[in-house]
Amino acid sequence: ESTALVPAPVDIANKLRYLFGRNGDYTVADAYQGTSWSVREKLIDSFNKTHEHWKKEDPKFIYYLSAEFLMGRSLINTVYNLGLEGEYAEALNQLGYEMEKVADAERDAALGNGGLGRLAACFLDSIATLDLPGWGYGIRYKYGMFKQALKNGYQVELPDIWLTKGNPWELRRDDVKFEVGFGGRVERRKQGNKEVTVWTPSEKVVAQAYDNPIPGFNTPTTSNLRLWDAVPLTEFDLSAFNAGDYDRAMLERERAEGISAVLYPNDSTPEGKELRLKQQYFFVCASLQDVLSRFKAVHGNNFDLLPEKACFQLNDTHPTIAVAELMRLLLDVEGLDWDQVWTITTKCLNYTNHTVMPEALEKWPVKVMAKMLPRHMEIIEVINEGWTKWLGGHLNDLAPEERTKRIAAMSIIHENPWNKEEMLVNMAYLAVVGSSAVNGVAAIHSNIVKDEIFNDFYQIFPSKFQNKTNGVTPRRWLAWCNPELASLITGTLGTSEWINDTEKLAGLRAYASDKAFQAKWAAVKKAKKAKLAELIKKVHGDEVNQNALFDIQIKRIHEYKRQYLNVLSIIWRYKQLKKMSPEERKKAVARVCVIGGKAASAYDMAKRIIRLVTAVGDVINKDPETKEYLRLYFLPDYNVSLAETIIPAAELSQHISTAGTEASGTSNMKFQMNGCLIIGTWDGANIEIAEETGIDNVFVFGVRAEEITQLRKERKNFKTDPRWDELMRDIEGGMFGDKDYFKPLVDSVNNMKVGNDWFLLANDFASYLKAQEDVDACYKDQSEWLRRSIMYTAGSGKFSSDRTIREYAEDIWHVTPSRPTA
Ligand code: 26Q
Repeated sequence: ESTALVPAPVDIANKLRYLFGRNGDYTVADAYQGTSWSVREKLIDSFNKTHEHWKKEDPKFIYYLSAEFLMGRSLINTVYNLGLEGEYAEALNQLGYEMEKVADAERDAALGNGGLGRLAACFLDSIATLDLPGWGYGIRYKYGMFKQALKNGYQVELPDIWLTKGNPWELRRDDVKFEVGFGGRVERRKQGNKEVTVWTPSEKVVAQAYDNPIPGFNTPTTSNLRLWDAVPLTEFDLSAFNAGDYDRAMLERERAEGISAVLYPNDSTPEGKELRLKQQYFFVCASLQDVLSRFKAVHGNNFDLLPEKACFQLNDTHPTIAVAELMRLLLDVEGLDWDQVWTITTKCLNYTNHTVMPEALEKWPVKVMAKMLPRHMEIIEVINEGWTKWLGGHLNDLAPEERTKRIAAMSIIHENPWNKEEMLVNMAYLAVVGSSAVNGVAAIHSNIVKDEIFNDFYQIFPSKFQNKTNGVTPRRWLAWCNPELASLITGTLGTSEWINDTEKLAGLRAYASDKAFQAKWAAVKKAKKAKLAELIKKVHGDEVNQNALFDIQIKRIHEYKRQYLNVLSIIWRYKQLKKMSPEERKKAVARVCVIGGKAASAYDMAKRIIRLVTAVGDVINKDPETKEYLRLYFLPDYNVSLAETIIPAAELSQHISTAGTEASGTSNMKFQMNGCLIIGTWDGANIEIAEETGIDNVFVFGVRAEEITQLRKERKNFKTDPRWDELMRDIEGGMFGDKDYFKPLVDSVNNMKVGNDWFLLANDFASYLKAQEDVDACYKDQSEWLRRSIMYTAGSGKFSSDRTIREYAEDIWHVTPSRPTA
């Protein structure tokens, strides 16, 4: 109560005085610190009220287990979600600051790679906003996603040191700690007439809880993201220290802290590093112990009730060890028997798949798992024995040979196809067998999950498989990052209810062709373009033509996402401009192209693609003949807060993955909400976005997913477009320098043999250039362009993560809202 009585300006000054010893003469960074530590207290009040309420009500909880939460900044989101914007904007004004500038001083919490981690963050926002009893569980990485810098046009990776100035958005819970063990041995012991299993780990660490309150919007609910930090068992091993073995004592600390030290910067292609498995087990073990200890405090040992009180969503296979860990806790620690425990476990767990590429599914060598988690390996072996035995009975009708083959293909433990000596645990199969529901993240992707990746399983358990098309939070991705557009929408619809009910955005369709409304819509876009132009100026020192079409591709750099195809079309555009007379050029549509994204540090081809972007930009941006009409900038260190500046300014965004490879995509939804037109393939959520926006309003090109397998087989007979051949010769011939460095890039797509150009750039090249011509033609008709732009926002209602979370809550979690009184 006391904090509410202190006026915000006084409170901010108090925080600066008593937490930081500052007395006037503040910097913007100080203003950020004072404001956020002040806001933190309101957040904690709301958090405490919510959790008192939930404790009293004891509703069923959803726990979202994820190795990644890509939260971005918190100040604006917290102030706006709590409805404190008036109070704090005014307070900062009194102190001589502007909220937006102050907010800019915050560092991103970048505890995730890309889409999967950001999805988890949007889901938390929606869970809180919908008053659903639910928490996120993850790892408090000391270093998040690396910072990307450019050195001579090449990517360099720098550590993300985000915690040095303290973190006002977290609360350390000194009373919430759990031991997590690794290694050691497993024994059977007699206990009375019962045989019990005892696992004695050879190594133990402590998981220390940090709570990150998650404010809902327009509700008193504030939920929680609980992140675990790894610390040594004893603060300092005194016996070792006393014996003069200082080094050993320090080693213990380093070994423990190493577990939560750094996020693996690999997106899509898993790396079989032991430390990664350790991270996964570490956070799953602590989270499950935490949930069970709360459950026991209320319900004692009545574990049959657990599925009515708790359910866990596995965000990809990363937390899949939860299947074995929940079994172990209930079997070995609680002493229940196998069949009962298996029923409880499978009722509590659900699995979301985020990737179609078979090589990207996590598999851990049995040897590695047996050494690090010997008891879990035993449990997985028993699960697999039961599973394959059950399968044998179930597949009774098949011919014996066919049956053996099918069972081998569905076994959770199987041979490494590249090394017959090695056995692997297939984590996706473990997740499918151990879960009640399995879902993909867009309609097309969920069909691929059923018909291809897990088809054998689908045939046996058709009702297990579902679709949950992704969504994004309209708070961060429209209302807060684009307040100008938000206020135009609110003024036009006569209500701000669309922020909680995005289907109301459909009301904008009535204004799509209204010239006066189009003019206001255009003015907002123009203002946002000016801000992006300012950023480009700051980073690259160049002024850009703000009347040009702002054409954006921002996402992790990956061959399947085909940034390379985008670059090829930019080079083609440049060559066309060069051929034109000055008069002809004046009629061309000018473009400012922006590409941004990080390459995994070991992903060589992706790094070459970045260098190609910067090399092409270096040539194009300096050319006096064409630079009014075409620019290409690589914006380094693409992250959540950069996205919040770029997306509202975008007029065209590119989502051009090979059909059938991008599970969903979520930035496509953010661009759509902000009235940005899309050029894209018939892939992931692009398809549903086109359906909602009107297919004719989207620039769709390229082959369809069903054709891919055949086209890959026919690769050696493919006849490339002469324009393609010309571009290949240009790059190979050194038009952009760095010939040798670009050679592997050219070779990867340009040899006509099976297996080359795996992502079929050459096949889609001609239709892509055609779609780009359609873009130009449409942009020349500004009224038509604006009509489409409005239709995009109007059609984005489906892609709120509120809709996605409602579907999870109803179809998978079976949790219902429980709102505290204000
Ligand atoms: C696994 C093991 C070891 C090291 C790293 C990893 C790892 C880490 C991150 C594997 C995959 C990821 C991330 C995957 C990802 O972001 N997938 C994206 O998920 C989005 C949300 O569903 C979709 O929209 C995107 O289409 C999909 O690419």
